[in-house]
Amino acid sequence: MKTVITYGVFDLFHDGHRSLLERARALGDKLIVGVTTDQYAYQRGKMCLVDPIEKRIENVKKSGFADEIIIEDHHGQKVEDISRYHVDIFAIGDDWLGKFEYLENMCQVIYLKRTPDISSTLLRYSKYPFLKIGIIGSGRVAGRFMREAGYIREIQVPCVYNPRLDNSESLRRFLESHTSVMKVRTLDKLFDQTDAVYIASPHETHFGYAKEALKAGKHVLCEKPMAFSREEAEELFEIAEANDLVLMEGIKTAYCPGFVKLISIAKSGLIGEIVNIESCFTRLTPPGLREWTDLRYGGSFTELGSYILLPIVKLLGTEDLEWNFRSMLNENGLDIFTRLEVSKGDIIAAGRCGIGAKSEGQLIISGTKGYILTEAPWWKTTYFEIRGEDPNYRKRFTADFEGDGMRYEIADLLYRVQGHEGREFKLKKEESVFMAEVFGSFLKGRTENAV
Ligand code: C2G
Repeated sequence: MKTVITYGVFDLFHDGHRSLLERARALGDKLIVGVTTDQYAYQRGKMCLVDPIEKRIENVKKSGFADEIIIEDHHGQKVEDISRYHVDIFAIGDDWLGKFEYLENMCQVIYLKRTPDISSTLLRYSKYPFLKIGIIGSGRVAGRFMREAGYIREIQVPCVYNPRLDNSESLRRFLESHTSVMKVRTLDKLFDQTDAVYIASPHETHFGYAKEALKAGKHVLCEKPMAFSREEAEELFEIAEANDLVLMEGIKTAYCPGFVKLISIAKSGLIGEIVNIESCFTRLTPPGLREWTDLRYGGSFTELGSYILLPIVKLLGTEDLEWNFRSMLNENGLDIFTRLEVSKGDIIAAGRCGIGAKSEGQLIISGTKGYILTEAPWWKTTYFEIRGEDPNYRKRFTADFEGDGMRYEIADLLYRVQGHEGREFKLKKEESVFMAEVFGSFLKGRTENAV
């Protein structure tokens, strides 16, 4: 009895997959097929799968070639499976040629010829055309967006808009580094060439640009803070909903796998009832940058407040909250450091942020049975621990955070624009609306709240 094993994602199941499975089955008496989980596919850079795992398994089953189907969810699993299932032959398409030499001392490794001219990627392209995203603003974060968008093949960035077209140093630098992107003279030109916009302009312009883009029928991914009042944020979501458009606020932590896991675990009861949340994000910012020169919208909280607020709203919700600020201001009235306190009934939370002060960038979520510690930089969540009374008790969790982490929000934008559901929970409308309200109250009271 010869056992053969093969693995795949099998998204948008096609003839190439069918033929591979048929030939793999013919190599022995029993074929085991490992179907890759979304999470593991994600880790391997496949961030834009269309079919959920149930459907991918169903399709493999329907092919009639699999005697057994297993789930593949981690690196190194092939080694375990080969021993566990007494596998004689590992078969895989020859696009993987040479990649599985490390299995050769355990079983025979056979690379099967890949069927030409068909792939899940091509099918995705024909089913869903490329998403063309125009960028508004050409500063630091726009460059980061370009690098991260490069990891998602289904996205193109044809153009960039900066109103200071001919005398913007940042635009000149952006175009020099991203030669495939054209500058456009007007927003209308940008809208003509795109399906969606990424708004990376100065804070106070976010709302205006987002509104114009939505009115022009474009999906919007808007840098944080998206708006400075509840009314503004609500208005944007109303326009988006009325026109069936996606509107997302770009707080990258919200979309990254580690943070999503952290929030689920905090809510799961493992640390008991939540009693306190402490988040901190400081980044010493050199003088001369917008954070210091924009006297109305600069400072620490407008720059970093979205991050420190995020775990608080994810865990406390957005209803029945009370909050206040204490800030240390510089001679221009900008906060070099701000402490935000939020309470809901008897649960208290605090967030600290600073562009002119340095502290430990930790997130601590305390509960009645234990606490979660996420060490700096917690906003790039890759590792966290549950700890308790016993100093030797440590439960460890890890997750991926690739590159600069923006690729996760870009992948989610694409996913939602394509009409799939199930990722909206990562940053909900009411959470963005609530944060806009907090930003509004901060700006109104910045001077009065100074220490
Ligand atoms: N395949 C093929 N011909 C094609 C397309 C795919 O023979 N035109 C093969 C692949 O070579 C692979 C299998 O079909 O053996 C599944 O392909 P994918 O769904 O693209 O999965 P892949 O990323 O190759 O996953 O851990 C290893 C993976 O799980 C393999």
